[in-house]
Amino acid sequence: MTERIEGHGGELALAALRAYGVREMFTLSGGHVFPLYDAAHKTDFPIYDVRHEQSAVFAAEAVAKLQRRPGLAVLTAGPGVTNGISGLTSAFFNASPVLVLGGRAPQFRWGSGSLQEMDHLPLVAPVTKHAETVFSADDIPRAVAAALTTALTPHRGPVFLDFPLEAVFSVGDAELPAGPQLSPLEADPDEVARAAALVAGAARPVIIAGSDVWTGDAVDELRAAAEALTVPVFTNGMGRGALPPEHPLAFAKARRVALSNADVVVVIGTPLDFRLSFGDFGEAQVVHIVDAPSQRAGHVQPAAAPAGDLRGILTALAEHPGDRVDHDDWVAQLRTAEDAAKARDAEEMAAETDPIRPARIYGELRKVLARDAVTIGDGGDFVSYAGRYLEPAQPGTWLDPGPYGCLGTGMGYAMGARVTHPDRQVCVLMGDGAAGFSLMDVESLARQKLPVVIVVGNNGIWGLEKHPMRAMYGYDVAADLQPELRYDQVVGALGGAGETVAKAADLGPALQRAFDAGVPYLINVLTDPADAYPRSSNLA
Ligand SMILES: Cc1ncc(C[n+]2csc(CCOP(=O)(O)OP(=O)(O)O)c2C)c(N)n1
Ligand SMILES: [Mg+2]
Repeated sequence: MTERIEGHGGELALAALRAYGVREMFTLSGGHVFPLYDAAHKTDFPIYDVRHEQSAVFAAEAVAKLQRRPGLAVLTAGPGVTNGISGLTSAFFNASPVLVLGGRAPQFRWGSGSLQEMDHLPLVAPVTKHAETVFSADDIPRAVAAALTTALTPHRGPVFLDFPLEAVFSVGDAELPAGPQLSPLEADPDEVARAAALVAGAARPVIIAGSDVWTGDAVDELRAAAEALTVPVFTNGMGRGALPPEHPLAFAKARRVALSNADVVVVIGTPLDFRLSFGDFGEAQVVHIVDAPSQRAGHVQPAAAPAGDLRGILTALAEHPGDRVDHDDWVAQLRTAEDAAKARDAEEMAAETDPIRPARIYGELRKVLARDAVTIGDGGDFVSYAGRYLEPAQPGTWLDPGPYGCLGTGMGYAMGARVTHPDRQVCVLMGDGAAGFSLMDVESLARQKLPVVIVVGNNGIWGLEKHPMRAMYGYDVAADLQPELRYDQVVGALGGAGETVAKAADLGPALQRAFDAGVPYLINVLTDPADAYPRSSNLA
């Protein structure tokens, strides 16, 4: 039995969105999208609003990443949509199922010069899986359902629809969409068998698992495959925490030793991009396991590249019937390297320096973070350190901007994380430069009672640019910020609270106050501008 729905365009859209599991919208007001607000308001569908559209899209992306369901941003016509484009592009690079619904000038007088009359599609098409204008209210549920099916189908990604004014304001009727019905794509069994034989027969195999393992709900299968074949596992992106740090096959620090000695590198659910030296691991053979054929790399020729449902592929790996080489010595060798690197890190994380070095901030943070805390990185060097010193204990708790590397995700990701996990610690690690992109959205967080902790590594510079520029030219320009600026006072003025910390011994108590505050709280840590992240050791 199909159900029919009636109402204005906003109501029809919302009915379809609910059927697909969308549970809130992130937005910044504009008259072109009022019917969507009207529909939400009348049915208690949560609306979170922001001070810049980029934050709405980043918040929607955080929901999509953390909850593995569609996230929704509603943006008004013209500048609302264009301000959201960096967010859409980040979602595209991250394969996040984000839907952006845009307002649009009226179609019936298109070309006459209506306010904000522009065609968004050519702008968003290259950074979405699907972009479409829906010209009638009756057609909105179908279009929403089709767009969300596309967004959720691996390889996932953002989609865009816009509704001309008269379409979204007029009344129509349609069939209620049934909701997502996705059938997993089965990988070619011969390719899977080839991959399994390569891993099982390798002397020194390594797994690198990325975001799609989490998004594709294949974390258990990853662990089973790694355990069955005794393969050490490194992770990146949303894959971090897929194996808990105490797992005997979980590695983070021994990456250089592992990759320079491996004979087979198995990269799962992440592209062979700059983070993974473009898939060039010297003599090692590469097995690239991806969730869709479109994700096979064009620039390298892997020894095997199964494409399809990651759960199925990893289960087949775990159940590989052939011979298995013993990898115990290899694992032990890496464990020695890992332990040595951890001991060095521990020293740095405890160092009593003046000014404070970023490592110490992470040392203190590790003492107060719960295992399920969500940590968010938005910045340059300060966030590279976060990647190095923080060890997510669970998957789905670490949000970095991904390979697009867009500064400004901070407050939007924080909003999405707080909405997703009302009772967990949410902590943003932010460069002082990065803070400039989104700190105004502390107002949105404070007003809507969404407390988060923000730790700013305040070195007074665009560190990740200043140090390399000096190294390259012997001087730098456009790389300085105001030293010791009081970002905590900004947050105080916006309805939150905070403090400045200049001494390492004050970090611990400040963090306690921050997590107890119940409002957005910024700890402005004055860090050493001379400290530069050692890039050459940053392999991923
Ligand atoms: C939107 C955007 N603009 C510019 C850059 C280039 N960029 C990358 S890191 C960085 C410096 C970040 O400085 P800060 O946030 O203060 O962190 P720090 O490196 O000082 O720790 C810049 C400007 C970028 N990645 N994204
Ligand atoms: Mg800085």
